[in-house]
Order: sequence, then C-alpha cells, then structure tokens
Amino acid sequence: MSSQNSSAQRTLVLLKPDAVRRGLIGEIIARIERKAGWRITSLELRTLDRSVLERHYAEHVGKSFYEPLVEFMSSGPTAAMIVEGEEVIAGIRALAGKTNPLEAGPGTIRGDFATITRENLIHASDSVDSAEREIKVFFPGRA
Ligand code: FUP
Repeated sequence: MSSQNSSAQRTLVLLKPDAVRRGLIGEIIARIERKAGWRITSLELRTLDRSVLERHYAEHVGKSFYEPLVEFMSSGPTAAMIVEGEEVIAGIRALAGKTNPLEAGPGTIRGDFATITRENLIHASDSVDSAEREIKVFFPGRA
C-alpha cells in the first residue's frame, strides 16, 4: 500500500476541434473519468486564437506543419481541461496513444477514432514542466 500521494499530478488536456465537431468529447471524457481517482478540476469550451496557440505550441513554431496545425486548432471550439490524479501525465498520454493515429494502438483514443496526425483529437501534457507551463497558458487562475 502506498503511504503517500507523491505521484499525484495534474495535466492539461485539450479535446481538439475535431473531437468537438464529431461529438466525441463525451466518449473521451468518459475514458478519463473511468480511471479510479482521476478527476477533472477545470473544464471550458473555447475557440483558441493564434496567440494562445503560439504559446502552447512554442516548440513547433516555424516547422512545416505549424501553420496548418494553427488553422485546424482555431477552426472551432476546443474543450480545455485540467485533470488531476495519480500518474495522470503519463496515464493520459497512454490513453491517447501515439501522435500518428495509424501508429496508435487499438484501445487508445487516437487508435480507435482518428486517422491523420493533425486531426488526432486530443492533446495531453508530456511532463510535469510542460503541464505547469500549459496550465498557465489555458488557466492562468489555476497556475
Ligand atoms: P503530441 O505530444 O502527441 O501532441 O505531439 P507533438 O507535440 O509532437 O505534436 C503536436 C501536434 O502537432 C500533434 F498533435 C499534431 C501536429 N503534428 C502534425 O500535424 N504533424 C507532425 O508531423 C507532427 C505533429
């Protein structure tokens, strides 16, 4: 039995415009909520603008896929949320599956529902540092 909750974490999750358009946010949120002990502590539907996306995807600015990515990510509402719980950072990345949905395993969100890399339904922070940085971008009041 674990005597402390030192692996409790929080992470930033985005259900991208394709997830909202296709009516998949309920399905994806259900997968997250079914994990014992994980809970959504902030949730907001909003259309992202270029400046937020530039901060969020700072590491990708200038890459060949950046402009089409921004076009897509600003094409409709995104569901932004903070999820908290045990090992939630790696855990949600595992639920999401690989970036390219054709390489994502069956049973993962991307593997089950997506086919192209740009429209891969979900973003989830990849480390404690990224999570804190991204939470500041989307939920400054929770930073
Ligand atoms: P991930 O951590 O799985 O969200 O993936 P990355 O940070 O590497 O990429 C962020 C987003 O950029 C992806 F979700 C989709 C988009 N992308 C492309 O469109 N083409 C690429 O070759 C790589 C990423």
